[in-house]
Amino acid sequence: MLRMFCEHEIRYSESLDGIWDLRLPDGRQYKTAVPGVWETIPDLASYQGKADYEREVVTGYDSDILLRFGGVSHTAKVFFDGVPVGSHYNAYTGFSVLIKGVKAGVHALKVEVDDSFGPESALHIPNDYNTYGGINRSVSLEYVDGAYISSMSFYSTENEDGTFNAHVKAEITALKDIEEAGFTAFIAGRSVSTDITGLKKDGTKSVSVTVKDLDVTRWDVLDGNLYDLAGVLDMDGQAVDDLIDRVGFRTVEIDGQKILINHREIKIKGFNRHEDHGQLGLSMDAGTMMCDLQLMLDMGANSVRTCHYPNDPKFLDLCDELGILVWEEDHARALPREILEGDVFKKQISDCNIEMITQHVNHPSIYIWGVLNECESETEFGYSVYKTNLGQLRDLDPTRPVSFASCRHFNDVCLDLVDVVSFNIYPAWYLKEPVSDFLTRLLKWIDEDGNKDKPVLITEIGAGAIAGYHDAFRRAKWSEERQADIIREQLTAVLDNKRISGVYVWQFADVRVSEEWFANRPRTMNNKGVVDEMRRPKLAYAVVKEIYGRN
Ligand code: ADA
Repeated sequence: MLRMFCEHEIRYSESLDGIWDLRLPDGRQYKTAVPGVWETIPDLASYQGKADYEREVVTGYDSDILLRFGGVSHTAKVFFDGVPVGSHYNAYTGFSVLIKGVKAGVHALKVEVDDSFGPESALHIPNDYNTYGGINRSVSLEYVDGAYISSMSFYSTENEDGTFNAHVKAEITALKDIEEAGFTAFIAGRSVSTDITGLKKDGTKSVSVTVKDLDVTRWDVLDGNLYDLAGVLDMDGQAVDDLIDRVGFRTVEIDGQKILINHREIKIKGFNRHEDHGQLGLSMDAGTMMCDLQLMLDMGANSVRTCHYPNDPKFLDLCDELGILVWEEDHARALPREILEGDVFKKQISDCNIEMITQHVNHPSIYIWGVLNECESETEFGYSVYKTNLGQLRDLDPTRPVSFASCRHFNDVCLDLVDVVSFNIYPAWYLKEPVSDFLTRLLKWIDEDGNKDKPVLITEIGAGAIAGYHDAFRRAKWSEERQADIIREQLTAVLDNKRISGVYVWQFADVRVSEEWFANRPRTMNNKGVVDEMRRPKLAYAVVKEIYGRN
């Protein structure tokens, strides 16, 4: 399943998850799981390149069909009965392929997957995280007939009496000319309908409805109250298609130096979390994701940052249910100027922004959107790039604040573009300077740079430790003891500082990195997790739990 709940009661949908055939260009063949990554096959633990995923698909009746992919890493070319029917770039956002006039019977589905680096890949590049290969998220087959709801977005507004209005916008895709149709939104025991006229074959039409004065229970931090939102499309008086999502009613505001959820100031106590696991790689099941969240909750966290790309909707569904705040960001980590200047980047990052927001806008847990982690925000050229991308996010979703995590301490020129000022800092690890001294300097610079009326988040701070390496004298870097002591100094200084609205520890778990990063990444891993890649706690785990617990 693509989500943690059933998205359709009317539209027929079946999962294509399971065992597929995997064929490599050199002739090697394997049986492999979808969703999954090929690195879990021992022969392919270090394989990077192309591979074909293949399986049979049986359709029970003549129909137009939708193939929906949660994520393919990192480039997919889809073939149905040998005919190219769609393609997509980026492992971290989903896509759909519409195939018309499919006859009942047995069909061949092939996905040519390619995770190689090169000029056609601007976002997946050698980096301090690993690009895996495979169909990393779920796949579903759906039957559509005449017209269908291709997307549905929701936001809420609060009335003075504490009730809420649900604003629903649906995009209808028509597969034939349709004179009259209707759309109804059902939520919290209420419904509102609207007529649709003039649907043209192969065209799309947006319709909007508002369900007013809903007396609902707010979604809140660590108290995730959710409501099913069902959109139903009818033609000739008969329901022909539907789309179900889960939403929450809450407010997010920036009030001077404060971040408010439901009008209350919040202090972010978070973790940076890559989608990576020592055994499963990029493709974690819901149970494994839940284990991660339970560990974060045990340490007293209330937020997670999806460094550095949009996350699996199932993970976001779990955050919605648990009331865990999410900073979600587009797919970029320290991209060099030669990439930022290229047309491939401009298309791929724009597509990522559109897909991230179109696909994730309904998650109440997402309280802020981020872009372009640690890119060139200290130059005039960089300013134009950040302005374009932050502007695109604001256009796509005017209801949430926007930011980016900067490492251009003392010379960033883009902070006027954001609602929240965010910095990644590593005093006591990369820098010898005591944490509180560095913080004092940085906050002074931020305020003197004209941002004293904005919240400040420390989006990364941490230190490394090789799991199991101990130093009784607590001196050696890479020992668990030294990591614990550095994180203690870091978190104490940050959370004691009233100017700072919160912090994200870098990072939750150790993660695999690209081979090209081996030189300063022991084990070809980023070892700054407070748990290792198999989620075994290091000494720092107890320190985070103690400090988050008292804030
Ligand atoms: C940067 C970057 C992270 C990671 C971190 C580190 O802040 O944003 O992805 O590379 O440094 O471990 O050094």
